[in-house]
Amino acid sequence: MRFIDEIRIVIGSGHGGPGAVSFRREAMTPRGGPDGGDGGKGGDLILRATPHLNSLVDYRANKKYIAKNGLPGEGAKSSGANGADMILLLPKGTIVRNMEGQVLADLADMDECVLLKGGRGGKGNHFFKTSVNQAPEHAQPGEGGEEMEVTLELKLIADVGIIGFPNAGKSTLISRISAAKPKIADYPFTTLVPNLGVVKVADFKSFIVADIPGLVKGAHQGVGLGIQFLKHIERTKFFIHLVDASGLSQRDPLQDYEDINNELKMYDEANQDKDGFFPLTNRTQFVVLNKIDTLSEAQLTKLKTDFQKRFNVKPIAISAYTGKNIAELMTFLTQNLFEQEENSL
Ligand SMILES: Nc1nc2c(ncn2[C@@H]2O[C@H](COP(=O)(O)OP(=O)(O)OP(=O)(O)O)[C@@H](O)[C@H]2O)c(=O)[nH]1
Ligand SMILES: [Mg+2]
Repeated sequence: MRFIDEIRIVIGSGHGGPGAVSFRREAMTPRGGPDGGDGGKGGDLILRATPHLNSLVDYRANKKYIAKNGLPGEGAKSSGANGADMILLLPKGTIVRNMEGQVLADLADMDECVLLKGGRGGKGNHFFKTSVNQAPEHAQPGEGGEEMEVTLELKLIADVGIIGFPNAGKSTLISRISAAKPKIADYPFTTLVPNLGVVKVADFKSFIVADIPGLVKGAHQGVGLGIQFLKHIERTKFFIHLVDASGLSQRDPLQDYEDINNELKMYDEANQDKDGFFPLTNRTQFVVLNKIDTLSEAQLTKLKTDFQKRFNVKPIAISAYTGKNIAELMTFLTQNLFEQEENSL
């Protein structure tokens, strides 16, 4: 199934039905009073988040989503039926923006909202009867609905995002710590769409990790798969910055680390004016050196020292392949995630 995370559609609420102009007609009352009923209310345009979707692919087929109009009022004071609501089922974390880019709704924070209210039904002539006007000949028209063009933008919801070069072992790591089964292979750009994995930890707690397609130098200019998937880790609490320490890639792990951080910076610069944007560069990063099964003790010690000297960071060293230090990494992540939560209570 294709993964679609941005799409433009037209949405609308229904018009209110018009009120009726009608007079009672019965055999014994030749000049019956006004009995025109009210029009029905137009349907609302409702957004509803569902955990069962993780793509906007269903919205490709149809570009217009309009609620039904209210029906006209009728004689005998009978009101028109209300128009049916239009309910858009959307993945949790979908953001709805108008054409100016303003956020109208964010389904990360709420499960349901009425985005456009349906128009009120018009009053029938029965409503306008007064002591001085016993036979009003007019009724109200229904109130109009609203219609607008919007973009739906999906930002997956995860607690931890894994960033790094293609082939760094991001998918291998997520497959080891969760039930996610992404494709793993010895060539770059194996992962083409984001994967989510639920990591179960003690005490019935769990957290969600996002594995996104690898970044390369120049990604902000569209090199490789570009930086388009970074939006899916915009809302994570922190990043695992996974570095291929093996040297098998013929690249320098320190340079890789710097290049990825530079791409994050470029992403922030390009998006800083967007409504609701959370910059990536000030997110806490845990630097994790992967594939240490291919290094000697001495090589690893030197690499750690180099990271410390050049960037003042203390990397955690693992092998996603053999599982070395994975348990320690999970304990470390869990502590940071849940301590942060407890502190913010
Ligand atoms: N020796 C060794 N190889 C590893 C380790 N982790 C991953 N690999 C290998 O590295 C290659 C790439 O792994 P992936 O998990 O597909 O890498 P990725 O970061 O998801 O790559 P993209 O999806 O292309 O961005 C595979 O051949 C893995 O078997 C490790 O700890 N040690
Ligand atoms: Mg991958």
